[in-house]
Amino acid sequence: NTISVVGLGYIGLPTAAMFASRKKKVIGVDVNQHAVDTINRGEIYIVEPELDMIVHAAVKEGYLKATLSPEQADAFLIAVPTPFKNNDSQIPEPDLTYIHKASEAIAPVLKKGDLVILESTSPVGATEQMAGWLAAARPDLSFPQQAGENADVNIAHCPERVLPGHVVRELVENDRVIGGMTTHCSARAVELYKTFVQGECVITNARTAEMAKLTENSCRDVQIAFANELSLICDKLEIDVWELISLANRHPRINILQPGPGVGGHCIAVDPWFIVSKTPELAKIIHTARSVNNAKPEWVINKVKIAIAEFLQANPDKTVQEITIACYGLAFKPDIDDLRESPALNIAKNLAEFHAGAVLAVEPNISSLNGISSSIELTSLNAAQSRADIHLVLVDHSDFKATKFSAKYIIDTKGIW
Ligand code: SAJ
Repeated sequence: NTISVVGLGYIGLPTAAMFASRKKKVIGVDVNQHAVDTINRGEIYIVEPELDMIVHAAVKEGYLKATLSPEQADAFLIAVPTPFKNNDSQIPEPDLTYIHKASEAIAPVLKKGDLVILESTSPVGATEQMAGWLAAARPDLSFPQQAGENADVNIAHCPERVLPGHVVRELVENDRVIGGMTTHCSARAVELYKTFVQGECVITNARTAEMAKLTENSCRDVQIAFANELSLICDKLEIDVWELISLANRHPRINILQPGPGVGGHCIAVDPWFIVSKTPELAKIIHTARSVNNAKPEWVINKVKIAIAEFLQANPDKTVQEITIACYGLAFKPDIDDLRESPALNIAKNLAEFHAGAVLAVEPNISSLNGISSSIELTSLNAAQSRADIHLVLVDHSDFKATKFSAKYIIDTKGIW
């Protein structure tokens, strides 16, 4: 039987490739012509270890093809983005437009016996909403919300939980939360994922599955906020936060995460808002954690401003224009090339805007800043270390950790130097 994966991004493409690698016929659907063309050539347009080989083999052997418009299949997996709306309110609201569009796109080709799985991280109730959109578009078919176990089309929410950079391994090894709208929906989803998932497929209902995914990322956000808050407190009290955390973590039941320049990527900095916007009066810690992590980049920028002032005071013969700042790392976390929603990149861009002197950046995982920033100069680690007056560590890339460096003005948000 045929599986259709709608949305060929960071989750959809690896998932499609895994099914295809198990010799399932997979039709990938994406609205982006460039993505479709690239995949059909057996190439990938995202960076994820091992994925290029798997996609190449799947396309060459004829198990995977990409198209712009959906075709008939037996199972549909929806893996489209769920961003939040940029409105003026204090609490961002989830934007389900992409799920709505994907539902409308697959509705015409749905048939009796099909399974539709929502993989996108979604606010509680989104799976029921998707089922409603499908039912409205196809009044000739019955859906779980009316027909229960006898529905023509089965629906489930099975959130992805893979870590960027380890997607291929985690897709296979991680346990899966399977939230069917009925028992039969869950059983069919388990059967499908068992094609390649070696982890356990744990069954629950759709709403709990939605909340489980949001809970995982909110939990991490809260823990990182705790570490970030400690870093501010320690700075004030003149305590080394890295030493402090490593000491506290020697306690058998304590495991504090690491502070940094803020929280990036588009999962952990987004998903907690899906809980807060649903229950604003109850989600207090989750809301505060978001605010603490969101405020960290500004605190870092302020540290640079203080360093500039101190530098000028110590070097009265120099002007601001003559001060060179080096940013070490632009990615949203170590050892990846992903600059999306990166606090490091935003900090570097902000510095380049207000600072009158040169702003250098070292980012070993990318080769050009074309289209990203024309005022930041990409350079090598050695060049930055010898040219800059103020050194700002933003990402703990392995290359940086492997070197020792000391200078008078180092602002180290990752505690490596
Ligand atoms: N970070 C810290 N300190 C830490 C750990 C992380 O500041 O101690 C920062 C990172 O630098 C980064 C951000 O947090 O900016 C997020 O990085 P991450 O490695 O915690 O997570 P992501 O966004 O790459 O992937 C997360 C994962 N969720 C959890 O670990 C609970 C992944 O399993 C999810 O599949 C993914 O979100 C997702 O798609 O939702």
